[in-house]
Amino acid sequence: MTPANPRTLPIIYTPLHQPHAPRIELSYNIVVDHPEVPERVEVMAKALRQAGYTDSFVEPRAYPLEFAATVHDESLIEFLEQTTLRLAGSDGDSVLETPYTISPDTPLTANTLEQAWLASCVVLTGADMLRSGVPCVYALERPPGHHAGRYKYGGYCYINHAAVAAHTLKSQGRVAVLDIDFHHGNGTQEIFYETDEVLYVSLHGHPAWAYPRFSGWPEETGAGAGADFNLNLPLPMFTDNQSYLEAFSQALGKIAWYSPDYLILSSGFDTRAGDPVGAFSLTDECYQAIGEQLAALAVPILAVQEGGYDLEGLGKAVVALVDGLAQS
Ligand code: OKP
Ligand code: ZN
Repeated sequence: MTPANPRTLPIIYTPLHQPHAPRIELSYNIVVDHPEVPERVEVMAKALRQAGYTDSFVEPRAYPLEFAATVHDESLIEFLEQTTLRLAGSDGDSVLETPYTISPDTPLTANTLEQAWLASCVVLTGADMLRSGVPCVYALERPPGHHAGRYKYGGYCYINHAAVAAHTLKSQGRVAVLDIDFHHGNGTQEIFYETDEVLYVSLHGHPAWAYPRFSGWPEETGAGAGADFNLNLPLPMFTDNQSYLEAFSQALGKIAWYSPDYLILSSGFDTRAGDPVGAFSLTDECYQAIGEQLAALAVPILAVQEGGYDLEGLGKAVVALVDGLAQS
């Protein structure tokens, strides 16, 4: 299916993400193959081209790493700089357990910071396009970002791209972040917890059983000036399209109440049935419906790739979501 006007939905992409190739993680203290692989973005890019979006692909621009300090503490950035520098002489050595990580699943190697920042540049390019009047942009990057907080990285994330973009957009208007990745975006929530300039809304596996476990409860509604500007909608295991879309309409209600000038969608496909990391049962029709309902809001949308690990399903899921977003 070819979209009516592919140029109205640019897809920001670079093949240069591929050197970021974590090999292993610790899952419950067991060494396992790392699921956050380069093929993830490659299969999504291929599926989008095959679906008719070839002319939509746009290369990212470069932005200074200093922008990361708008949402991350200097101590975290300095740690990432020092550690990757220290590994520069080594032959692909990686470090999993450090005092700055929330979980031992996010390897650091010599090129990690550079690679994570490249993903931020993909997202910031999208933010600039939104500012210049493009109604909807898809930032197709990796590694993901939503678990990276002000002081700590982890959950396959090093720099919180959605948060960096939200920070740049909030000087121009009200920003809502809607997080539909299977996991709660603890980093994004933490960064904007005490401000009303960014609304954070998330649907995710309940923290009683789902990663990251320490955040994502419905009682977390924001604090100080940010009180009531954070909404968590935790959902049960095996949530299907119908229950998901019911919760999704609650999320849309909160966003309508906030009436944002910009919407950042933290987009994850680990909610899809069969995903090896998530535990919901969504199908591709659900992603199309999500895309259509978001397009109908008539708010400029910056979609930011977060998770999704089933290499067989990712292509179909992203095409369904983008087809939905492109409709309006
Ligand atoms: C990243 B994103 C349990 C395994 C840890 C981490 C999952 C990170 C998901 N010890 N798994 O939100 O898709
Ligand atoms: Zn996830």
